[in-house]
Amino acid sequence: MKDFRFVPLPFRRYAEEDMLARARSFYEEVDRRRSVRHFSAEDVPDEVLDACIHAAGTAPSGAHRQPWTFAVVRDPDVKRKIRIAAEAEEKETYEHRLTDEWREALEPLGTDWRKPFLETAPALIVVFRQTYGVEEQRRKTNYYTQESVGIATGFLLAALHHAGLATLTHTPSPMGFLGEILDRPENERAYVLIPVGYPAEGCEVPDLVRKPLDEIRVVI
Ligand code: IYR
Repeated sequence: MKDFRFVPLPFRRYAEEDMLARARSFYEEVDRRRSVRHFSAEDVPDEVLDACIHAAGTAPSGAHRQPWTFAVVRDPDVKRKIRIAAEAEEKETYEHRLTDEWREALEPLGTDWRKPFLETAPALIVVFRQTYGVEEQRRKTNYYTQESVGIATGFLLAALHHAGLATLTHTPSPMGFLGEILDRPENERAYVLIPVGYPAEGCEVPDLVRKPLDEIRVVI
């Protein structure tokens, strides 16, 4: 394994007041992000999705293996296939696999097995986790893939929101059908499915309250 070449870090240092302003303005921006379940069919520019995926790919990863693939689905026939397969799994989940406690936890959100947004949203981004890498036809171990892909997905959601698009973090379960429909290689496992677009006219979201800082932070 070859060593990386080390180069000077292009770090930007800000004055404290600027740091605080930047930190607060970032908070205000991400605090406006909401999961959307009702999408307009209006198209979104490919270049914007590409730039956001580019940003997601800057996430840190175990041993810099970058163990992710972002599949952008635009084709209505493929979206339809995904909807049919997801709804079949979700129907089974909602009707038989969820525990009573879980069903109760979802009730306030009003979700059910029907997933029309999988066809309505103009784009679906399916994030795949590479359980191992393949280099020169040899299997290469990846490290901390769950953490790495989770962080990259967070970057992606933030980038799409920042660009002015709405998303849903959708986890049909189990997700094996996505690898099959999208013909992904054996080393890739679907991690999350993100419908992307504009909210439907009159879209409503639950009036959630986020935990205040005092409840999520301890100072030791
Ligand atoms: N995956 C299902 C169920 C679901 C589970 C949780 I936890 C949620 O926060 C929301 C939904 C679905 O997408 O409907």
